Parts: sequence; C-alpha cells; structure tokens
Amino acid sequence: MENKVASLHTDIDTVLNNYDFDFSKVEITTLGNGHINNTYKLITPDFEFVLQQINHDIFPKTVELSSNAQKINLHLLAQKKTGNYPLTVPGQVLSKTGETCLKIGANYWRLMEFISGSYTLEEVESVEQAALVATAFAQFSCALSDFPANDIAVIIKDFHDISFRMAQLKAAVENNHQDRLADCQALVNFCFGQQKFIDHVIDISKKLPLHVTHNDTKINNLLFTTGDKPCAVIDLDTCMPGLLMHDFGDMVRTCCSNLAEDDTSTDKMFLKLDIFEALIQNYQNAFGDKITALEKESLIVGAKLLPFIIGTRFLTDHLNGDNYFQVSRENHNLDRAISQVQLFNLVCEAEPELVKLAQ
Ligand code: ADP
Ligand code: GN1
Ligand code: MG
Repeated sequence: MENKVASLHTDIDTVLNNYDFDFSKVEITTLGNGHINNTYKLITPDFEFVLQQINHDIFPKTVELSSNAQKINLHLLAQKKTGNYPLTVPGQVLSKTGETCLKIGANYWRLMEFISGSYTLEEVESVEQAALVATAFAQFSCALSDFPANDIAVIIKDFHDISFRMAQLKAAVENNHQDRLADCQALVNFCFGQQKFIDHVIDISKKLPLHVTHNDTKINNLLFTTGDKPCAVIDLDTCMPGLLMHDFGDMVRTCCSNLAEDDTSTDKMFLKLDIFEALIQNYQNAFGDKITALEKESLIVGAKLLPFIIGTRFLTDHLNGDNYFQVSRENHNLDRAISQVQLFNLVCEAEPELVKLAQ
C-alpha cells in the first residue's frame, strides 16, 4: 500500500513538472465519489487545482475527451460573455506545451481549475435546491443548443442506447465468467422482462431531436457554493449528442430517491414527489420554447429509463467481475443494480402521478 502511495506521488510529481506553476509545496487529497476516474485536490500556497487521472480503459479516446471539454468550455465562456450562461466554467489548465491532457507512463492526466469554495452534494435537500439543480442543468444544455454537434467526438458509442446495454447484459449472462448468475437470475429475468418498455424507449428515441447533452447529470456532477447554490456543471467526459430525456432522467435518478444509489435497504425506498415536481417544472421552464411537446412527454420516459439502464449496467458489471465501476465492497455492483431496479419500479408505479406533476 505504502509503495502504491509513493509511486502515485512520483507520478503526480512528473505530471506537475509539465505545468508552469510552482508545485514545490503542494498538499494532495482525494476528491469526490466518482466511479471511474481518480480525482485529487492540489493546494499550493498560491493556488488550488483539480488533478484527474482519466481512466483510459473506459475512455480510450482520452485525448478527444479533453479536447471535447475544451471546445465546450470555450463555447460556454462565449455564451457567458453575451449573458447567455450564468454559471462558472471550470477551465482545463494547459501544459507548458499547450496540451489539455498528458500521457505519463501508461496513465492519462489533466489539470483543472478548482472552483474556490465549491463542494458537491450527494443528495438534494429541499424543493428550492431541486429547482436550482434543474435550472442549472437546463442552462447548460440551452447554452450548448447552438453548439455544432459534429464538432465533438463520440467518446463512448451508444452510451445510453438501451438495445446496446441489453445486448451487453445478455453477453454477460451467457459468459457468466465469475459464476455469479445464480444469485441474480431473478433480477436478470426481470430486466429481460421489460421488453414492452424497451420497445417504447426505442420508438420515442427515434422521434426526438439530438442535442449536445451532458449524459451524466447526477447530482454530484454539479458544484455548489455558499447557500447551496449550483455554480458549475462539471464532469464533461460524456458530453456528446444525446437526448434531453437522458439528462433529465439522471437528475431524477439521483435526486428523487430517499436512498443512495448503493443503499441496500431498498424496502424503505420512496420517491420524493415534491422534488420531482420541482425538477420537471423548472427544467421545462428553463428551456422555454426550446423544448418540443414530444420532448416534454419524453422526460417521464427518461425518468424511468435512467434507473433501468444504469441498473442493467451495474448488473452487467457484477456478472463480468466488476471491471467497469469502482467497487468498495463485495457485491457492490449487485447492490447498486438491485437499488436502481427498485427505483425503476417506483417511478413506473408513480407514473400517473408524475404526469400530473409535469402539467
Ligand atoms: P468522475 O468522472 O470520477 O465522476 P469528476 O470530474 O466528477 O470525476 O470529479 C470528481 C469530484 O471532484 C467531483 O465530484 C467534485 O467533488 C470534484 N471536482 C471536480 N472538478 C472540480 C472543480 N473544477 N472544482 C472543484 N471540485 C471539482
Ligand atoms: C459513472 O463517472 P461518474 O461516477 O460520474 C458513469 C455514469 C453512471 C454513474 C453511476 C462514464 O459516472 O454513466 O451513471 O457512474 N460514467 C461512465 O453512478 O460510465
Ligand atoms: Mg463525476
């Protein structure tokens, strides 16, 4: 363990030598609860930074990923200048040779501005806060509405494509590499039993317009500042052409359950309907006439889809041996899958109520 920490510090030192800042006195702590990358906060007497080791296995298009973020940041900054984007844009710091991303040994790294005084939340605590969260993510998408989608690389193909994710689950079930199928056969059967819902998703998805969407709008991908006010959208790794229902659905997934994504007391799970109402009303309002009637209708499909699709991805990873999402306990991905499928069930049951709250 000590060796691992020492080699991490050596790697970080090598990375930092590529930047034009004085890192001779630097304090390093880990940041956040992301499941993919390793993120650190760097504090020097003069500056604060975020240093991130990008998971190259999951993001093989690492250079394109940081170059996408750069293009999006520049666009958001231009929108901010003309009064069309109120949030802060955390910049990526360029290396001495002008790179947004560095390969050191086998690893990929980038440095970003730390937004001073900011923090993330794992849970929405009030209706007022939910309203601000929905508005912030909508402002992000609105500000990108004139961004040329063809200018950004597709980082993970078919990211929210339900057919692709079901095919991945099918392959994991057939391979059953880790011999874990018996313990989760009922959950697998449940997922494959949702074909009617899946067909509806496929059908509506074909009719919806593409936007540049964030695709990972969980609550901890928003920075907050004094008074618990959202100040910046972060984690642009999966910004790609996509559907608004995906971004809305992930907000519902992470804001409307009373339990964390991996909580095992699923029998105690309930939906926070007042939070849902604040999310959907404020998300729709923030778009004004930039959202179509069918897109509005699709938001509730997204609210069902995101727990379902992420539940199937956790289940697939459990069957594959936890290669994708970082885990910190035995059956962690299975616990997450059970919880997300329960959330899917609750959203489906509440649908008539949710439709009323959206009016
Ligand atoms: P991951 O892809 O692993 O989810 P994130 O980009 O979301 O990584 O970063 C992980 C955590 O680091 C965030 O949840 C947040 O706490 C913190 N963080 C990331 N970027 C910034 C930033 N620019 N300023 C302040 N904190 C940040
Ligand atoms: C991952 O990187 P992070 O932790 O913000 C995942 C999302 C999932 C989420 C589940 C690139 O997000 O798709 O919704 O975990 N990101 C990627 O918590 O797969
Ligand atoms: Mg994140």
